[in-house]
Amino acid sequence: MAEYVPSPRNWVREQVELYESSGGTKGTTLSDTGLPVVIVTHVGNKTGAIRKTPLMRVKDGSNYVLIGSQGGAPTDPAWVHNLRVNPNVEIRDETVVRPMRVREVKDDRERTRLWKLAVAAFPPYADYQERTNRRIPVFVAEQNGSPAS
Ligand code: F42
Repeated sequence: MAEYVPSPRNWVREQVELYESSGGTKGTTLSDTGLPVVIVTHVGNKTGAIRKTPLMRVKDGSNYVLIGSQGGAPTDPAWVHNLRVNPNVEIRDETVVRPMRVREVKDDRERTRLWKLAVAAFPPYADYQERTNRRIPVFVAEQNGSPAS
């Protein structure tokens, strides 16, 4: 089984640790906002390492919408590259952990619909898109995948 390599960012690593060590009962929101977060466990496309990335929880029925905003930074986050190559992930939503399969949303109409859901769930996403020239990647995670590890 591959090794888990924690995020080099302290606040991200600490949120993952609290979320997981509490079984999904603590550290489940983005500080200050109180809005819910999920933990996406996935596989590094170059290292093969297990990565754990907290993202805002955006739901579309039983699916999750994953937004590669990284605060409106000029480049896509590393996890986006991982998901493009290794689409089998595990999503922890508080106490529930499910294997899921992600796909990047390329269709404009589908992306527009999902982007609206994302901004409704977490309004700063709209500012993040304004702040960057890149088109922020959108993924949808659907059930019936296989485990990330
Ligand atoms: N980020 C978002 O983009 N969207 C969100 O909705 C979001 C919400 C959120 C909520 C709570 C929270 O604590 C953090 C939140 N973040 C959100 C931040 C998010 O968790 C990530 O930290 C951020 O998006 C940056 O992702 P990243 O994958 O670029 O992280 C970097 C800092 C990182 O961890 N890099 C590692 C490293 O060692 O440098 C891993 C790099 C990696 O995955 N390498 C791949 C490999 O093979 O292992 C290769 C990747 C490649 O470039 O091909």
